[in-house]
Amino acid sequence: MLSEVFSLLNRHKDRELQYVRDYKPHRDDVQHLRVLLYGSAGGGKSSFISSVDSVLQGRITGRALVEANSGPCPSRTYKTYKFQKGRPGNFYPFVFSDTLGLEMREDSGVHPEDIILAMKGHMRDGYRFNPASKLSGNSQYYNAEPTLHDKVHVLVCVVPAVHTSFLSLDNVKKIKDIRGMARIPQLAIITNIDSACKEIQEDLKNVYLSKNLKETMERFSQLVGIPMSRIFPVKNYHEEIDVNDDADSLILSVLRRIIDFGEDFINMESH
Ligand SMILES: Nc1nc2c(ncn2[C@@H]2O[C@H](COP(=O)(O)OP(=O)(O)OP(=O)(O)O)[C@@H](O)[C@H]2O)c(=O)[nH]1
Ligand SMILES: [Mg+2]
Repeated sequence: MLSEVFSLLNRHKDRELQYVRDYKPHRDDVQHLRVLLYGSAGGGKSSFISSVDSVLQGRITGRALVEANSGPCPSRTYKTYKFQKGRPGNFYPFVFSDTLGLEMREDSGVHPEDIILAMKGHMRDGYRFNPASKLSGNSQYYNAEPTLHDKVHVLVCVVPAVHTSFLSLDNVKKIKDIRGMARIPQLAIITNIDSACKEIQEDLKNVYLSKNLKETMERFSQLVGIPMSRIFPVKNYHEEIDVNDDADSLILSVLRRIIDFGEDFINMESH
């Protein structure tokens, strides 16, 4: 049954891709959806953005988000990424904002309030995260009057499968605090499913058959309160030289949900 779902996903990959390519916000006054990624340090946030770019381009683009094979490369500054569509200068109507990871300890990693400030559109690109203090109202990176385009429409929590069993109380609290303050659609991505589950490493198609992964997702869901229907497994492109249908399908299915949630939200809200 689950493998059927996967083959269905694979068969529909082109359709999913077409859906993303055809997507245009219904509202004329909305240029793009803004998606904010936050989550565990080294959890694969930047790799996910890079992977989305690879899927959309149909090749590993090697964007300078993550240094290939150089190990974790923390994202110390707030940065927003656009995705080129066709000719240079043309972009998809969604952007992804990348943040520094949450940390196990209170004194390192991103300040949770910075995620809230970014979500509300107060943070300008280039802001260097400081674990000790949140973005100050006096900073040049503080945007006092965010427009609709600065505000975030979808909040995505990114956690690697291996971390979900070891999420400290501090990290769970940070995620819950952020979730509690967010008034926008939220979903979660579980990355590194290949390193966490042997059967998935052998064949990514086992993703929907793996009891191990299901339990991991359920545990995470219970810990932070994100419903199972909003948690998506992903295998990022991190060392591949070519894209493949199985990894593409997983990335596209979450991308499609992100677009749907964002689109529903902008139509519902009177911004
Ligand atoms: N095996 C595997 N490795 C991954 C996956 N996603 C990311 N990685 C690797 O994990 C490491 C960390 O990934 P990043 O994308 O830099 O993580 P991040 O969440 O941006 O980290 P910070 O910016 O430090 O918070 C990199 O070496 C990636 O190549 C995945 O799905 N599977
Ligand atoms: Mg990063």
